[in-house]
Amino acid sequence: MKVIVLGGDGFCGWPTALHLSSRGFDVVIADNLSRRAIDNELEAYSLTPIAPMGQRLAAWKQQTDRRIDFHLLDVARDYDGLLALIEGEKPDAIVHFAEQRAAPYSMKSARHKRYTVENNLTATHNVLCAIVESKLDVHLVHLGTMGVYGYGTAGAKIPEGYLKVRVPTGEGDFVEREILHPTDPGSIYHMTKTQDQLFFYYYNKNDSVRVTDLHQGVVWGTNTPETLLDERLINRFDYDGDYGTVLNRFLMQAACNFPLTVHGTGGQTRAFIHLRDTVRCVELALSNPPKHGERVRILNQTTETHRIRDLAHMVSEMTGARTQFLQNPRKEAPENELMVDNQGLIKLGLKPTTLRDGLLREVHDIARRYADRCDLQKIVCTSYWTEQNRPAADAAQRLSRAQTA
Ligand code: NAD
Ligand code: USQ
Repeated sequence: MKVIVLGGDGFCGWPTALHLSSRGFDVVIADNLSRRAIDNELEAYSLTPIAPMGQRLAAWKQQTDRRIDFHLLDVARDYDGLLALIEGEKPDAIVHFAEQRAAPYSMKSARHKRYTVENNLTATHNVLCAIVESKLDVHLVHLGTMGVYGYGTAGAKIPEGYLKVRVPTGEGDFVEREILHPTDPGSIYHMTKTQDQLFFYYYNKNDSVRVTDLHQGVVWGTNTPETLLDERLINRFDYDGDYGTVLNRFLMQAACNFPLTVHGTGGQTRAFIHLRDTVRCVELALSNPPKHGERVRILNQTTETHRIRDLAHMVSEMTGARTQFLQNPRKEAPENELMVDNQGLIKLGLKPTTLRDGLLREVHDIARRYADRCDLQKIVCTSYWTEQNRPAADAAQRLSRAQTA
């Protein structure tokens, strides 16, 4: 099967491209390297030293004798280039990771909000539009987020994308409907993912495009068997206040003797998945495409849920790190419950990797190995959701300066 991986230079895209290639897929990567440019903008770099794309691909060829082609392409801005790529490669499937994915970065300023909306929505629309214009039968697999459902305390298990509802007819009885689960985005980034869903719905209804939308939880971990083959294949490890995700951040903070940065009470409950399962889930989605005429398939790509303060406690127990409870720079519910139906991918064959000591330690050890590359000033989150949250970000920054002085 030939697959184009859009966003194949990123944290999830790179190990997925390698995994698919190792499993016999014919892989082509397209990426505009915007994530590397954002590293330069933020002056915060991956904790692990990531090699340039040319070196990455040469190392893969050397190690496995498998070839991955790379196209430097902006999916949002170069529609003609994207169409030419699809028409030239004639892929069976496209995996779409190519969006700005950090919630704090999307809230930094008006410019960052506008960039995230323009980049993500145009990228997704361009992909769908180009698939239709190419007249090829391409299965689109998109990386969405659990955050589209929101984190209010719903008191019910979150289904896989669709919700059965009973609508009053106005004549005393009800009709049954199945609708897209209502959305409740918690950031501009998450909002773009909720809008992506409508593009998928429309192009599936109007043009019968086959789409799988993977609603992924927070990813943790950094290695897959393929990225471990060669130092030049190393995956990125984001730890900064914008791009670092919570569990990897705690493990890295413990490695750098920085007190764990719990936002608010840490009562937020989130869904998690290890990177090794991310790459397997994408393979399972590709190998089990929706049938022609089937509605958009939505799968919750997550293996477990955890409360943030429990994660901090777990990391603290393992490493002896201290925890600090910071005022929250985000506007989010301080406490929430979360129950998720994740049976779709399990039925397709996923064997969940759960949070166990060995894997936590592996991430911690990698962070220790590269701890001298960490800029302690970049750890706390300085992006805030509203003016009311600004003092929280300022206070965290003052505390961080004092701690790192
Ligand atoms: P990432 O930022 O590391 O990777 C995204 C890649 O897409 C980057 O290499 C970037 O250069 C590229 N890109 C962005 N805009 C592009 C454009 N217009 N044209 C071409 N390339 C472009 O992010 P990631 O962590 O790998 O996430 C990938 C996808 O998975 C995102 O869509 C994200 O929403 C989703 N996701 C990630 C997580 C997570 O915890 N990392 C969790 C759930 C969902
Ligand atoms: N948090 C802390 N301390 C930190 C960092 C985060 O307490 O140092 C808290 C946040 O306030 C939030 C939770 O941890 O309540 C999760 O934050 P995160 O930064 O790990 O994850 P999030 O912003 O939700 O975004 C990440 C990815 C995004 C993906 C999303 C999946 O960056 O691409 O879509 O996880 S989900 O959370 O299910 O929406």
